[in-house]
Amino acid sequence: MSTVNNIELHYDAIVVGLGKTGLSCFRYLFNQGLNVAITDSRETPPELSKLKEEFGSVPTYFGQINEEALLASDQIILSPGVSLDNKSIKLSIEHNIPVFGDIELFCQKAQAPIIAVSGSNGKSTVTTMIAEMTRAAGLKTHVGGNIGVPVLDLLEDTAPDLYVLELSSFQLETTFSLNAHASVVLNISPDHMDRYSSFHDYVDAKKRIYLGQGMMVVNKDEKYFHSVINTNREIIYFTLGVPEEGNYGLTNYGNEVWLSHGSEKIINRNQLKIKGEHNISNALAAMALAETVNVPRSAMSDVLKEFTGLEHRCQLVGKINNISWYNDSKATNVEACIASIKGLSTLGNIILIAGGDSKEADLSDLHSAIKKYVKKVFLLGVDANKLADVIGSNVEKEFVKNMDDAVKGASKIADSGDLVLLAPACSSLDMYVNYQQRGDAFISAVNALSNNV
Ligand code: UMA
Ligand code: ADP
Repeated sequence: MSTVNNIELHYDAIVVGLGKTGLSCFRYLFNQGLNVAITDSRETPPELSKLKEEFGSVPTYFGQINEEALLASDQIILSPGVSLDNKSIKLSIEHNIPVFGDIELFCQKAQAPIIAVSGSNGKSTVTTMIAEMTRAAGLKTHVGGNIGVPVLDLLEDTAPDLYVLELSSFQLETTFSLNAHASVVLNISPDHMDRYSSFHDYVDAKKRIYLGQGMMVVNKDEKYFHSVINTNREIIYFTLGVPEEGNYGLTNYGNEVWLSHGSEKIINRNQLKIKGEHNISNALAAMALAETVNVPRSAMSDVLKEFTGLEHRCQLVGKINNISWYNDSKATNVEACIASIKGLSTLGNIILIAGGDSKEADLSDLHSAIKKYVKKVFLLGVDANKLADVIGSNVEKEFVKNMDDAVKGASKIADSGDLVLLAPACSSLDMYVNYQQRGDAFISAVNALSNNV
């Protein structure tokens, strides 16, 4: 019990954050008949109008995360965008108020097996590949999590055959009862360093995907997760090297390279439509996870032969005067940008558009990939200068105010056969609502060019 303006308060639950997750949590708890409040540090949180429309007048505390309301609640449901290190949340934990997230609520209720996907990069791609494979095999599959659909919205009276969930480190921090049928951390590289006190803390959050007793799918090429391997559990490895029997990897047959299960060929690398080594790793991980629910290998290869990738991920926007324009707005960290540059470098010289909010990352690893493959960089956003510093003097660069100027500038210097790549290595939030809006700005600017040709 706590008081606000001398009024005694008590809530069965309080939701922190009124974004997509907060709205979905509020709905879920409200529909269970609980007395629920909601608080957000923003004066006008993004889903406010939907909350009002759906629930009318309910207890809300906006403009700051309201400590009194938190302390008056039996449980706190935290949105992924709010850190457990927030001082009011820490205080609530000291008062023994349980704090968890929507994934935890979901895990307590879900009636079908879960395949759980995490990693610094490739999560949405792999989540989608798996769902396409399981659907092709006839399994009713629901997809959600960090990919954009809050998980509680997936719960229905009749459970599907399978849930495939993309889980971020933020979501995993507040999840305790996950016991996925199969889980993976695809890869790990520094990201969200504005939220974690060390890379080690970020890795620890990711490891939580392997909670429980389910099958572990492990990237053999990634050393950070070997310490979590539990030999009492079933493990499937994937690697860009030659796989051992029972695992997934690449095998040479004459001049051909095949994605294979042990020595069994599944699909020739040249039959994949998606570009880049990183996407081969993604395809191998997806097959390993699909195997855990008995998807036939023929269904896996049928899906991979058709899979062209998701919007805003190495997406070919168009070819104008033999110059190709690629939108990888979702490359929001250093490793994703490097993967994208390397993956597309076989197709032509690259002109790069990069910059945004670097989330306090160390950008130095970009230096060698840019030096090797990029002929000029157009820089925008709040951390443009930081990027310019790591690129150094050997590569030509130009600062621009906005996406239109970047695209126009690139079109002036591009030669036939070149490709122009938006792969920012940074989050979009300094200039755009999200990465989709940034990608759309790029696409519009490119379309405007083609209209003028
Ligand atoms: N925020 C405040 N005050 C608050 C609450 C949030 O300023 O009181 C800010 C956060 O700091 C953040 C933003 O609001 O910048 C959004 O946070 P949120 O928790 O309200 O986000 P949701 O709308 O609920 O969306 C979340 C995920 N967002 C984050 O983790 C930041 C979405 O992932 C996810 O699709 C959605 O839940 C459904 O599960 C987006 C994301 O950027 C795509 N994820 C990060 C990433 O992929 O790198 C982890
Ligand atoms: P996430 O959901 O983890 O952000 P996405 O599947 O949306 O990952 O891909 C985002 C971007 O990350 C891609 O466009 C590409 O630049 C990069 N990427 C994808 N898969 C990988 C991988 N396995 N390793 C490194 N980078 C990757």
